[in-house]
Amino acid sequence: MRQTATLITGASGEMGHGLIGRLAEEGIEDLVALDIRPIDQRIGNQCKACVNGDILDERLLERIQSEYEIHTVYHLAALLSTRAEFTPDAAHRVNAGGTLRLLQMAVEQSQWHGRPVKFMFPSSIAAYGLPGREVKQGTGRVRETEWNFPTTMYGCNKLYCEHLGRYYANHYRQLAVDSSSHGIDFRCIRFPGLISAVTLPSGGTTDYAPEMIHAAASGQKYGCFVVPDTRLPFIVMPDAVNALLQLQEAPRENLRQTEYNISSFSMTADEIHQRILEEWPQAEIDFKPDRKRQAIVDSWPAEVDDSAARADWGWAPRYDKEAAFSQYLIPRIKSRYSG
Ligand code: AKB
Repeated sequence: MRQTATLITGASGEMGHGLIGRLAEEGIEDLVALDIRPIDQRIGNQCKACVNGDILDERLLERIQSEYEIHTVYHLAALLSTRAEFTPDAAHRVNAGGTLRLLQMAVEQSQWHGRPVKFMFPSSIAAYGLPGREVKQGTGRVRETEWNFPTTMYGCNKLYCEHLGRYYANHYRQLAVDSSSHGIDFRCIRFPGLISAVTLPSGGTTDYAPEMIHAAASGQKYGCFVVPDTRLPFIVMPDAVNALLQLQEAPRENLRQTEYNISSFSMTADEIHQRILEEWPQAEIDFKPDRKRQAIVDSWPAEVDDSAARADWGWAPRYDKEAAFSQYLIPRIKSRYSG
């Protein structure tokens, strides 16, 4: 018989680290971690199995399919927004093709064990595309259904995969005689910029915020690639992980939509810089805007409306702007760089 499993793709990434640690703390013992990069031992020790390989590798997926009975998938693997602009075709293959393949695998799994597979998908504020800085500054909190015109390959991939997930959950094989013999329970969060005290992101466009903080704490100079008054919504990693778990556990009947904004706090690059200086007055940060990356950030909303998540599954961040810095980022980052 196959062993039961909770599959986590992109396990070596930022969110993978945070999520696996938390799931292990919660006593989930059937974690199977998958990543194209080597999976570090600390993560590996918390999992039942680690699989090193590509989500586009058919044989690898077939092996996973044959060895495990999967009930939940956290599909975190993706090429982030800046990296995806350098290799848009590869990004499309991984971000869109990889997600399609995992949805197909989840359908097949559910046909075998007869229960819906929960498919947890992190989308992003990159799914939005405002026409530029002026409109962004004049637009309030953006709802899920507004401004869905992404300008990056990554954003297009995320928005499309949200639609694919909704299709597989609600309409897959809708013309078949028995169209109910599968089941995907697709649940998706549009994350704002993530900031972790433990890991640094790579290849994203919201990266200036975590990079600025980690550079200050480790005594390195940093040139921020956006102008000081650039505002984005952010969330710290423990809240991001909580959100995924909370949505995963929410009763199906309470969920009125498949994709949800969540929000925690919104800050300009300069506000982040000033907060850093309170803690590390010697920090050497200056602003060296990159016109093209700035345009990407200017297409993302300054704030999002997360009222649906609050109403449907009780979303509420634990860390507001003050707590994010004083209770999480500063103490954890200081201890990280103190040794
Ligand atoms: C990125 O910058 O690409 C990501 C995102 C907005 O999802 N942090």
